Amino acid sequence: MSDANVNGNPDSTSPAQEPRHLRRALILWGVLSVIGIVLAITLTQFILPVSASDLGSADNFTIVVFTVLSVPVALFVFVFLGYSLFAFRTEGRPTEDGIPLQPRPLLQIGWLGITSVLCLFLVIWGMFAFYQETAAAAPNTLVVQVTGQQWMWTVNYPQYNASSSGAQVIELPVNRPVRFDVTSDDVLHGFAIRALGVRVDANPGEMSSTPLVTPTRIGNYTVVCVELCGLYHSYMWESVNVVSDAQFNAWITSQGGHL
Ligand SMILES: [Cu+2]
Repeated sequence: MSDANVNGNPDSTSPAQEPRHLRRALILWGVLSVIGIVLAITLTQFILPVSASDLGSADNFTIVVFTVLSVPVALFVFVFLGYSLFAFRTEGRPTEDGIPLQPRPLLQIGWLGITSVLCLFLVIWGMFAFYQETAAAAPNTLVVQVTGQQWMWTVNYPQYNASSSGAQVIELPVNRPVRFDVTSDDVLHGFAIRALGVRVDANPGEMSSTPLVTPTRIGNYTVVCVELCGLYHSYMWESVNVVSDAQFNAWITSQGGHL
C-alpha cells in the first residue's frame, strides 16, 4: 500500500492540518495588488515625461492604464511562485506523489474568461486610440515639413513660405493642430517629439505624415532622432518651442515668411 503511515508515524502533512494555501496566496495577492496599483498610479505621475499636447496626454493616460492592469497580472505570477517556493518545500514531507489534481472547471473557465476579457479590452483600447488619431481633421491645420539629414532636422512652413534653416528650432503656435510631413535626405531617421506624443519614420524619397496633434502647453520641448543613423545620431536633437500665436507670427516674419 502507498500509505504514508506504514511505520505508524504521525502524518504531519495530512490535508486536515495543511493551512489553506490557496486562500492565503489569494489574500496576499489581493493586498499586494492594491498596494501595487496605488504605487503605479502615484509613481507614473513622477516618472512619465510632461505632456504638452492632446496626443501626449493620451499617450501618458494609456501608459498609466496599461501599467495599472499589468500590476495584478505580474503579481499573480510572482506571488504564487514565491508562495509555492516557501510553502511547498520537500523538507519534512514524504517524497512520494501527492494527491492527484482534480479538474476544477470554475477555475479554468474563470482563468480563461478573465485573461480573454483583459486582452480584448487592451486590443479594443488600442484600436480606438488609433482610430481617433487617424480620423482627426481640422481646417486650420498648420503643416510643418521636416527633413532629416545626418545629423540635423530642417523645417519648412510651406503655408508661410518660411524655413527654420540655420535656426535649428521648431516653432509651433499653441492650441492649433499641426501635421508634420517628414522625410529624409540621406538615411533612415526617426522623428520624435515625446512631449507632443509624435513619432514617425523619416524615410529617404518618401513622405510620412503624423496624425494631427494640438500643442496645449506653452514651453520648450525637444525633437530627437530615434533611429540609429550614424556617428552623431545622439546629437541629432533640436528645440521645439510652443509659443503664443503672436510670438509664432513674429517668428515666421523673422524667418522671412509671409503671414
Ligand atoms: Cu537620425
